[in-house]
Amino acid sequence: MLQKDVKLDDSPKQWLLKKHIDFLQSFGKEKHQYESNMMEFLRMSGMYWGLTALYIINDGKIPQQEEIFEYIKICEHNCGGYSPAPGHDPHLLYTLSAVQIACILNREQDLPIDNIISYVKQLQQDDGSFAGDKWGEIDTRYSFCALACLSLLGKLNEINLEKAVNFINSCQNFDGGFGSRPGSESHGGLIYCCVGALSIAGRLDLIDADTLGWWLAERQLPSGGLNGRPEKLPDVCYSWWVFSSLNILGRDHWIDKEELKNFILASQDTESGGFSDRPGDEPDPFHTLFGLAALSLMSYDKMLPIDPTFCMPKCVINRLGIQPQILPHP
Ligand code: GRG
Repeated sequence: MLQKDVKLDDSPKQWLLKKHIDFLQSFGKEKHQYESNMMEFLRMSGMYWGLTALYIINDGKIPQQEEIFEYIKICEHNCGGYSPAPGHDPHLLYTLSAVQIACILNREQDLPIDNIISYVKQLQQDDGSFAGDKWGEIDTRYSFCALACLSLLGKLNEINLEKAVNFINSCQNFDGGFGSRPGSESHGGLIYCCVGALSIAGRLDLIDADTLGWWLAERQLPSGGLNGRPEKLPDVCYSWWVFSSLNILGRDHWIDKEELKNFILASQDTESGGFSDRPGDEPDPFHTLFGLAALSLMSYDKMLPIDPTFCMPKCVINRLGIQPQILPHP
């Protein structure tokens, strides 16, 4: 089978902690104004990526917390959903990001919780799936967003969880993986969403962990990087989607972690800090979070531990008293 990959040079890969802190703190400020404006349509998620990344490498220290919380408030809609920026439509993706940010800031009690619950609830369909917003697109990403959002607010019992689980189960393929809808191709990102949602629901028993673990482990390429499906290039973000899924399934020892670390470190931007999708490309907050989160899951340096299901600092998930299901090593 054709295998695409990148070639890493042999130089030792330095850990650029200070530069990553600078990169994350400066994003959204003048230096990155152009990129920040271009990202307006997903700014709420951008804030979650930056905040989580900074938290785990900066010992939980987050500047401008009040300003961040104020931003969430101006993106709130009467229906209970959140938009990525003022003037945009609300969507489940940004509603989860807003809830995640509030939890990280220890401000979830200041959210209109009942409104958020009713927004999430009315997006559940008869077959248990979730639409992303009022326009009705169905995708397993939205099942994850709904379950994660309610679980963070301690309100998982507000939806029909059994139907939600059955829908996710119906998206499982013969290769053990999951796609966006029943019959859709298995994909690393959607596997994370389905494994994560079942971990939240405590229903990992529905997964054939050996078959899926094997498919996920096969995503590692000779460069050490992971791709999201066969015949695709490696991308730092799959270091999270694929590796965290392996971790939840208790199969993270099925890939070579040293090689994966090496690939992630090779994707650092040595001038500005931050991580790109693969060595030599432009860094951005999305790849920076998922590169750092994977390093944290491999206990790299002195980073704070991350939760593999929620992609949030473990101490925040512990404070909320949530215990997502994780399988032991076989
Ligand atoms: C709270 C961490 C967190 C997530 C929220 C939205 C969501 C839940 C998860 C997204 C999972 C996903 C679908 C990730 C994939 C992102 C990506 C790089 C897609 C690119 O797709 P293709 O087909 O890429 O362009 P490939 O790599 O297959 O060429």
